[in-house]
Amino acid sequence: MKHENHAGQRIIIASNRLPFTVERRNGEIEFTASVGGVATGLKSLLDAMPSFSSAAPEYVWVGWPGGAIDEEQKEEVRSRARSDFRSHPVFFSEEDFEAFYQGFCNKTIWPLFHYFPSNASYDDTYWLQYKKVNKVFKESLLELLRQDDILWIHDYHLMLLPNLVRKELPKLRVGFFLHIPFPHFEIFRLLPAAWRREILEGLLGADLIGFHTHDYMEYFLRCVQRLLGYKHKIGQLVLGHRMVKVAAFPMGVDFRKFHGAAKSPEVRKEREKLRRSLSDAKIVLSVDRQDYSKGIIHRLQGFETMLEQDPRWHGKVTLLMVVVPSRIGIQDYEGMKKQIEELVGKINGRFGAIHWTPIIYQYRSVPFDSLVALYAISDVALVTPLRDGMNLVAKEYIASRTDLTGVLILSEMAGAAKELAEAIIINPNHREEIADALKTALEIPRKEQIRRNRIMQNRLRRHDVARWATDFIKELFAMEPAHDKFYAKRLNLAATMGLVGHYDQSTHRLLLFDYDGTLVPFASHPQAAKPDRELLSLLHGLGADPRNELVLLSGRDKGTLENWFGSLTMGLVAEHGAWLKERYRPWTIIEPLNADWKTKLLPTLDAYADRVPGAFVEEKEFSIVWHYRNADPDRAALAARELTDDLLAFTATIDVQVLQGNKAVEVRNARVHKGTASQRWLSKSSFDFILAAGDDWTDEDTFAILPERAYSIRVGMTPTQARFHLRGPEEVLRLLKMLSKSHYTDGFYDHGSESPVHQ
Ligand code: ADQ
Repeated sequence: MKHENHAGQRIIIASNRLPFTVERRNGEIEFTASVGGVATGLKSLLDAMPSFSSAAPEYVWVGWPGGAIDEEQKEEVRSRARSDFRSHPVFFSEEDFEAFYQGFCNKTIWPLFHYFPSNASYDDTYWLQYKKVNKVFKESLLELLRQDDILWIHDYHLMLLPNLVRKELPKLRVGFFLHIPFPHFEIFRLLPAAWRREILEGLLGADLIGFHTHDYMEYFLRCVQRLLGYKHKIGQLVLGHRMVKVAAFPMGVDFRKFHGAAKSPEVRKEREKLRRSLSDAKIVLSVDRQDYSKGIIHRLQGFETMLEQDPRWHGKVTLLMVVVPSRIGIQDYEGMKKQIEELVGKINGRFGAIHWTPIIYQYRSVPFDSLVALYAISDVALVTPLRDGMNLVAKEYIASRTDLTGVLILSEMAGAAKELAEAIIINPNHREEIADALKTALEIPRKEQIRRNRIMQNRLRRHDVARWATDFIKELFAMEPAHDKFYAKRLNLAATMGLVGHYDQSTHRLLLFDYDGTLVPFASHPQAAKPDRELLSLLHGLGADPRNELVLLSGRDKGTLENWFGSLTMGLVAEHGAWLKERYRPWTIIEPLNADWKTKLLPTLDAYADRVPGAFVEEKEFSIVWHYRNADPDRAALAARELTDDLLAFTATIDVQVLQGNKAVEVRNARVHKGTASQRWLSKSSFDFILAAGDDWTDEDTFAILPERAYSIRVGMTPTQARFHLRGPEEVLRLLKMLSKSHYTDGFYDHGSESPVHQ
């Protein structure tokens, strides 16, 4: 890694809430700790910062301090936030914040991303408020950001922020982590078109985007492909002149803190107190923030079913349910609280006895020591969210079991289920499944409990919260060299002179050219891009030079190439490498190829051509192309992504490749590409000058196999493996003229093109 020493490096953390909340009591300002997964996780991360490296980086935490703060109190909050919490508060009016937080965040994104589409509302005023607050965050960040800082943005409240900051500080390293699930495309697409696009673009402003699991990461990448058209390669996206990495970073807990606390005298005292009040009953623990995604109602119903089915447990098991108030004021939440209380009352009334209350319910936040004491005395933790990005409670429970006993029942809908496979994993929607899991859990032998928990503890100890954060930050650091390496340089005057000089001195040259988009501009129909006399005479001149081996590599069919170039002294490659023709020789097929798949796929391509006016299908011997150059650009681009997606799913098990070309989607045999064809010529002889030029990513296969000394040129300003860029076919032609010495001019470059393209 390039930057092992992070001395002097600042990490700026941006999240909706700060680690503290400011409240006004009797005119005085009070600071209290914030509750919730993100706050807990980040606080532990900052505590662990000194172990990051020998020279720990500085940090500043930027976020909303909560509550309404008068103008004259802002300075006091600012200064205490800075000195006591290393924080930089972002102020909003309470109304602004409510419309943002309770509006777009909690009435649109939260329900959708947790698979409750029927709870989601699509209100323009919420969306505008969301945009506004993201902008206010940007302004606040700009007050303190320096180019060499690292900015780490957190969670669904700030999904537009990465791109907003990127526009102002293009070189800043920006990371984003989503703490909640990222939903499947079918859910994400429920957002209005402009919003979903802006959200994806917002996120893609980051260099590194992290999710808790691979599933969320895949869903995100799929949405990016379907809605923006960017395909990824092992989680890497190439966006114009930037690269974005998408990866899974499962968040851990502060294992040592929970484990250590569970043995502390304070917690022991709490445990004894609890034990005395709970008699000998086995304890099943349920701890969550109050939220419909946590499945609290289903959990109560599961417990009720268990009591119904198994009277042996009456009087012998108690469900201890602690619900932390959260987002009070939202109607859904008020309704849910009432529902929980009624259900608890009903179950206690139905099964309770003088000496036994089946459910002990508390609606409050508990201090850390009491929380650990609850974890430590509970025989079973019942963690059954209907959807949860990760779920830290499950991990905290296991970390707090110092004697390794205890059973975790965990929902398969929580991200944590991917890591805690030794738990009893259940579907939380099914009350019978919860009841069965409870019965099993209460009877698992102690030895088995220890065996399972030892494995989980070892894993959680290794993958704690500090590791999560360090992995993320290190990955963000590691991305920098890739950025630099990525961009090819413009073939400027000096480089051109070098190329021409080398050409002049060489005696055995290989010249590889793509046709469409490289030697001629694109035309509305493939047949219209016929070579003119000037181009033919240039190619004729280059091909006729005995020191040159000239080859044209195209995706076109061999009939067209033969018709246009058959009489010239040059090699030809048709259908991206399926057909080859060496000079003076007949056409040959590169290897025996199967094209049976064509008849199966043609109806799909035809159907898309019918749907999109102006689109048409071109059939070649070993490939099929869906062209949409003449169709409505927006509609056709959307259809092209959908078609690509369909084709990719359909062809997953056969040896064909689906390519998004220039206004075309092409399906072809996977083993055949321009790289394999170019190799034919490369291996024929040892050339002392090699030049290859091409404009789309089928040409990247050629660039990839060329020796380092070769001159490779990507036409168009897109990222490439090629060494150089030229802007368009006109510039390629001018270069060819220079090589053929027919028009050696000084006016090749316009003013200012000396500088590299990407700054
Ligand atoms: P949350 O939805 O808040 O977090 P979770 O991961 O379970 O859910 O974190 C809750 C945190 O609050 C835990 O650290 C827990 O100790 C604490 N807590 C719970 N009940 C408490 C109580 N009664 N008193 C005091 N503290 C209590 C979001 C996502 C999750 C994701 C986290 C972290 O929704 O899916 O795991 O962020 O990324």
